[in-house]
Amino acid sequence: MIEVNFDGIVGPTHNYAGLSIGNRASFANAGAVSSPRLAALQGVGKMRRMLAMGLGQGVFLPHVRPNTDWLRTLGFNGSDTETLASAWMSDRALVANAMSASAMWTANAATVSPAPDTRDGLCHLSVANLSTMPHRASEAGQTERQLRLAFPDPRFFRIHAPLPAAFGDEGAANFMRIAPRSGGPAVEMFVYGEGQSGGFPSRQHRTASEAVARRHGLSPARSLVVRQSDAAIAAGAFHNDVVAVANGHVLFAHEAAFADPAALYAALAALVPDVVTIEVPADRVSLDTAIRTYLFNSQLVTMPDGGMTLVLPGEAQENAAVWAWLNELIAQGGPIDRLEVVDVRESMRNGGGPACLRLRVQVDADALAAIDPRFLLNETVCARLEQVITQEWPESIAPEELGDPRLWDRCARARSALTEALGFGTDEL
Ligand code: SUG
Repeated sequence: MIEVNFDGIVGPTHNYAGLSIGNRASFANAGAVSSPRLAALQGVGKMRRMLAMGLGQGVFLPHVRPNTDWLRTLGFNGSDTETLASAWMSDRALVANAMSASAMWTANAATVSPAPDTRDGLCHLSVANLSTMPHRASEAGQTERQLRLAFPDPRFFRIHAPLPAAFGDEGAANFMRIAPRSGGPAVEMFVYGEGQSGGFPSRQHRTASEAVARRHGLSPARSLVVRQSDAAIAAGAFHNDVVAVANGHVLFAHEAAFADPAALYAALAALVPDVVTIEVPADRVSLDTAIRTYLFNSQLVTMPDGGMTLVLPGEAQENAAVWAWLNELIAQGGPIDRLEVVDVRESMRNGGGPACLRLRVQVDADALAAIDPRFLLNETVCARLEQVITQEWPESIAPEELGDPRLWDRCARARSALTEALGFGTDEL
C-alpha cells in the first residue's frame, strides 16, 4: 500500500472572518488581515517537503468562491455582482461565508477506508457533509465532484454522497486507522462527540460515524466507535485530530483526548497486539498547550526506509514544553524517529495545522495508476502552482474588502488561472 496525502490548495479568498465557533484560532484571529498568497505558498512548501521525503502527494483544488450559487439559495438574485452586493448590504456574515477558503482543510473532505478494510475490496470514500457550520456545509457538493473526478474508476473506488445533514459528519479529521506492524487486518477508529461541551458543538455525531462504517462495509469486529472527551471539545479540540493522530501501528494522543482512554487502549491492544500507544500526559503538555501549538495536528508518516516522521507545525517547536517532550520521545528510540517542522502559519491562524490540510488515501499500485494524474503532484507541478499563486493570489485581505467587487472578480479569475494551469476545463470542477 502506498499512502498519498491530498492537500487542499489554499484558495485566493483565504481570510479571517471568525466563522468557526469552538475553534479558538478562528475566533482569536477574527477581523485580522490575512495573506492568501503567503498562505498558499506555505501550503505548497509543505507539499514540496513531503515530496522531498519520498512520499506520495496529491492536491484538491480551491472551490468556486465567492459562492454566489449558495447566496442564491438564500434568496439573493441578479448577476453575480448584484447577488453579492445585495447579500453584503443585508448581512455581511453571509458574504464572509460565501468567501471562505475552508475547503483547504481536506481532512474534512471525506472519510477514506482503504480497500483491504472493506467487504467488497474497494477503497470507499464518504464525502463529509460538514453540516455544523454553514461555511463548511457548502463544501460538500464541490468536494463530491472533485472526488468523482480524481477517483473515477469503479474497479478500485466507491464514492458515497454526503450523509443527510442531521448526521453531522466532518470526515477523516475524526478518523484513525491502526494497522498491525506484523501485517494482517487493520482497525478503523471513528471518534465522535456528544452534545455541547463548554458551549461548543460536537461536530461529529456518533450516528454519522456508525453510518459511514456501515456504508464502507467494515467488519464490526474491526471498527471502533470511540467518544471524544468533553474536556477536549470544551478546550477547543473541535475535531479529534487536534488531540490525536495515528499511523501504522502507532497511536499518538493527549491524555485528555478520549472520554475513556483505558477502555480504548485495551480494545485496541486486543485487536492489534503490537499497537504502540504514545500518550502525552497533561502534566508535561497541558491540553491548552496541545491545542494552542497543534502538537497532535501533525502528520505522522511512514518513511520509505520504514521509520516514522512527525511533521509538525512551527508553533509546536516554539513551545519549550512541547519541544522538550518531543526530543525526549525521539531520544527514547521508539517508532517515531524523526521530527520535521513546517510553516503553515496562515492556515494555523484559522485552526488548520499540517494534518488538517491533507486527506490520506492508501492505495495499491494499480489503484494509484487509476487516479486522475491531474490531482497528483511532482516538482514541476509545484513550480507551476507557485507561479500561478504568486501572479494571481491577493497579497492580503482585510475584513471590509470581503464586500469589494474588485476582490470578488480577482479571486474568481485567480481560481480559473489555477484550474487551467492544472489542465482542468472550465466546467469540470
Ligand atoms: O472547520 N476553520 C476550520 C479548520 C478546520 C481544521 N481541520 C481539522 N482539524 N481537520 C474549521 O473550523 C475557520 C474559518 C474562518 O473562521 O473564517 C475554519 O473554518
